[in-house]
Amino acid sequence: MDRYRLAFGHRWVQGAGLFLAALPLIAADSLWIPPYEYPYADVLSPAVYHQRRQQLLRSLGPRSLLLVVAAERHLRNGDVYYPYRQNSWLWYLTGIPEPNTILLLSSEGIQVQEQRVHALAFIPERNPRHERWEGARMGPVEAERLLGITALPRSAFDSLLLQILATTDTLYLLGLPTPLLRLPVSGRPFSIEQQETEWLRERFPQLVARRGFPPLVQLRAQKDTAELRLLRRAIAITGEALQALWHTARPGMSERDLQILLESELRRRGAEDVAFPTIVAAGPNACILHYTNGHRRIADGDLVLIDCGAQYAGYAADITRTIPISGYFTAEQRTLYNIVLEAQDSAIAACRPGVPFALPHQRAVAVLERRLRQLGILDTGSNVRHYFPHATSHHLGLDVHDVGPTDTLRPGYVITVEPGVYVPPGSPCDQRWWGIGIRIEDVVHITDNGAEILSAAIPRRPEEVEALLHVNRP
Ligand SMILES: [Mn+2]
Repeated sequence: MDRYRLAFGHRWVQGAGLFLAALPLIAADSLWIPPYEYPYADVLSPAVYHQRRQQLLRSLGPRSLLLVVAAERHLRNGDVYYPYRQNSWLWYLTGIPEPNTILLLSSEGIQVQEQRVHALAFIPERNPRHERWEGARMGPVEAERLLGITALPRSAFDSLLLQILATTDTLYLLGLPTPLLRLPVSGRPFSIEQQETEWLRERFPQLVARRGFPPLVQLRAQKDTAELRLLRRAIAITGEALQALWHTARPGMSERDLQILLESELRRRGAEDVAFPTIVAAGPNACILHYTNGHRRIADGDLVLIDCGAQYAGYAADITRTIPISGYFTAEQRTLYNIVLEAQDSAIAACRPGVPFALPHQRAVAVLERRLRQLGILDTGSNVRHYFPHATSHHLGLDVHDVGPTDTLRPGYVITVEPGVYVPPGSPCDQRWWGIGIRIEDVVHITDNGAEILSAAIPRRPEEVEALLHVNRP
């Protein structure tokens, strides 16, 4: 954050002298609009977005309207915002990265000048004064040019919507902010959705408003060619970064050191961000499933669990590897590592179209249950969920836990397969297993007749992992 801005941006009273001194400068520059560049290195062709919208329009009944609201900007503190990320619904259907945007998909079409359009975006117009502070933004003109969607200024939305709703029977709402807030003083619940539907009911009694649109969930679950390309890239970047990390990771480094190294490798390779907060958990911390504290100094003999993913053109990778920092697994670590690997192999072998979504998980649990029992870690009184408390698979796409049906696996689905074994200290088993936490996570694409491991290039067999850890060691 620059002090210049603080001086006469928001706190301009304090900086009034500087503000007045700068007036001629502002006046002279007020005509300059910085050139717009799309913020992501990979721009999909307008035809891809067009096809997705067309496919969705086919599922929209007569006199129906789908309204998608952009993600909110979130205040971090003071006048500083968190980095903005578009919500995945709007991103999927338009590629527009701007807040305060609204998309309408209409079964009947909307009259815009001489043409009738079925997809219409509303985007705030460009503003040279704001763009001096915040950088160039996409306006309606840029959206039409780069993304091929008919776009109007956001200011045209309110009156146009009232006209359209008068002839609409069903309205599907997507992307509304936080569904339920609890007001901090009174403790009363406050629902944005409820406020909106009440407003609609008063004005448009004929209208049925629904939250969500299931055909879009199905569509997002079945990845198209463009998405598969971006997912492959996100996964390749993540794999390269992980291997670079293995070449440098040493005992004595902190978990945070490893996280920073990994994330810089991700970004150097083209990731615009991490897809979720990176997990680097050493020793017993690996038994905490979403550990992000980062303070532990990694001791000789620790296993380090790294669960990470690049975000590339909006798409998430999600890969977990568990490595022995000293370069070799101990006997106990290797034993548990191999049963997690066996569980993963068995789960991956179950991935094919037409089987229940839960089948890979059931296969993983069966292996872990059998092996943990053989090792005496699991006895008759304990449950495998104590050592494996999470699910094996989730959809992966624009969201790291992507939307998608969880009844049956279908061609085009991209899911994770991530069994684990975690033995928190104090568990009801021999102490030699205590503090070991292992997860191995790969990404599987369900094809027409089987499955393809999208992350197959990232080594996971114990001897491959050990070999990579020794690349730069004497
Ligand atoms: Mn995952």
